[in-house]
Amino acid sequence: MMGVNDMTPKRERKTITEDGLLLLDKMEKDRVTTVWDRFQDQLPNCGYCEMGLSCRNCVMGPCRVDPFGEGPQVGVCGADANIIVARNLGRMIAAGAASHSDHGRDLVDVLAQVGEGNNAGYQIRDPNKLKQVAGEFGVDVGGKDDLTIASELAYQMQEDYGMRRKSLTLLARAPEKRRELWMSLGVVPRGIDRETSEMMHRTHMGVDNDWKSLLLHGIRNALSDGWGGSMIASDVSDILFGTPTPHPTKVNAGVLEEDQVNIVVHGHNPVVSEMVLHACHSPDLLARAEENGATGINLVGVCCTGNELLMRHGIAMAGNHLSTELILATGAVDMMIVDYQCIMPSISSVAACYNTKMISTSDKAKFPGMDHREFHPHNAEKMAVQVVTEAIENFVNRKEVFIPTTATDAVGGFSVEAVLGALGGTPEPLLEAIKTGKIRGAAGIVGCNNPRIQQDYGHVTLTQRLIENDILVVDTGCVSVANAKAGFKVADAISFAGPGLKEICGALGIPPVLHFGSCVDNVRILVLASALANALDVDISDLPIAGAAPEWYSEKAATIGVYFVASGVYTVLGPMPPITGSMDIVKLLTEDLESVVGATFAVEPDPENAAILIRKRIESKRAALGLDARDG
Ligand code: BF8
Ligand code: SF4
Repeated sequence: MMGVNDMTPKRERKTITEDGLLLLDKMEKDRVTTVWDRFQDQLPNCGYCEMGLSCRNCVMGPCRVDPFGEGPQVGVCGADANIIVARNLGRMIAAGAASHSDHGRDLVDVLAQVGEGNNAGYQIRDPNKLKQVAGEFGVDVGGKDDLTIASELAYQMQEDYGMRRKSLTLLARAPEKRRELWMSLGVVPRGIDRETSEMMHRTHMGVDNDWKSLLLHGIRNALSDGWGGSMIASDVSDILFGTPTPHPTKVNAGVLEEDQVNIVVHGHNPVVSEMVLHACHSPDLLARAEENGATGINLVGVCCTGNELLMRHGIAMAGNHLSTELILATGAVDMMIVDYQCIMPSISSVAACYNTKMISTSDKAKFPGMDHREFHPHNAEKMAVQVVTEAIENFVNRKEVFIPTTATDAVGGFSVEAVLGALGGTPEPLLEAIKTGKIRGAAGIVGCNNPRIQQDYGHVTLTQRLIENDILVVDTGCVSVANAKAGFKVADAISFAGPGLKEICGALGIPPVLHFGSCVDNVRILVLASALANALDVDISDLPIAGAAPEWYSEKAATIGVYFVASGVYTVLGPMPPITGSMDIVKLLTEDLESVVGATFAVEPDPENAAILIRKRIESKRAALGLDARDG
């Protein structure tokens, strides 16, 4: 099958991107290894681990269960395949939820400090959103100034992280039918940290040994992220840095500038990257850059912290997850500044070959081979000036520069508020287009790159097939960069769309593929889906919508998938999660969940087939709503 890695690391099988192929050639010439080389070195993968059948939760083990029925069928403690697979999946969900939600916690900390007047360069950029969210958290906003509201809101959000609530505040955004369903299943998340902590407890030896009970808690844990930690992260980012509006931008390695100081931000939390952006605009630093022979300072992003800057300021994106090593081979990156998540530790040794200075910034994410400049809310402004100065000083060490392509145009910044704004303040025009069948439905395509799949092939192929069949695509994370590189995010991209979608997007002046932001911004999809469901007085699971993660790799993506499905969104995964050691669990996740939460997972590595699955699903939901349905 084209696009899915057949374990032969041929150049063309690694990536569909032109910049990527040219930079791979350069790295091969320079004898610098990449993620694809290391992937190859790991083959064949351990079959027990791939199937989720190995357990190292205690030191009576490690244990494994033989999938062929010949060797042991239980671990030393007696745990069978179902228990071991469910525990491993549970811990994967917990890790993903912890990552997003801890990122959210860092933003709440900044909000609290701004509220206390220790703003150190941060401020409330969207006071309307501050008041709206504060109202949702029960803060009385009447007659109070923004800082007082910020302080009280931060306190209420901290309560959501803890153990005093019976249910998370922002669940109220979900349709009533969905909330009732969660209540009846006993999966209403209480505290954000509580559910993750409880998952670690349940999966300790000798605690929860009923695989269905473990997986139900997996749902509750994932919901604590989607309707809790990630939703808070996204909302507080809007409050502190502004709610996104459409901005033109550019993508691929061609966004690097030969004659400017190039700084790349990598990671997830805008708390660091926003301050770096601010420093890059400093007249003193620009003058310093000129003294060093540069014509300016060019800040660009990769991964989700880049997406955060793109959404709010139109900052260009040099690439997505599998581009993070490649772009260093341009020799044009004077500094890469990282915070946390999805930063391969290999990156420092690649950087060392190309004179890129690497800076880590978080007390919780240190890397060998990087200089550590710790950012905290009170020193972030100063620290940003310091690291940008160091980048400028490194410009004189440039050697050979190879910028392989020219950048592609794109538009980003579609918050729910921006989408509703484009529609005239109400979801009605979108619903009308869905009812008339001009738009068949919508799909959220999310997640990563993974060397198991040719970089961007899954995303771009699936997106192309959906938009040409009049399905509106919204995307986040590394997908959004893939689709931008493919040219799907300019108004002219309606030429790739089917006639109905082309007509509607053309009239609104928007692309057929909308950049919804970073991975925590997947919650924007939940909020938009809830608005559509509420307008039709149905549940999310009744809508003609679907989700997909064609190239996912991370624990965070697994958690996102679970909260999508638990919220009623049918979701197609590319790579298979490590669950095939239990056919009971495979059946539950891919079939039986339909009657429990009104949606399931499907696993389909070939995006051509994934598109067919999604079209069939959307058409069947249309039929159930009494709308016209096509053959899928
Ligand atoms: O949070 S999409 S590779 S960068 S995990 Fe990571 Fe995956 Fe990219 Fe953003 Ni999300
Ligand atoms: Fe083995 Fe059970 Fe310990 Fe896991 S928890 S390592 S299956 S004894």
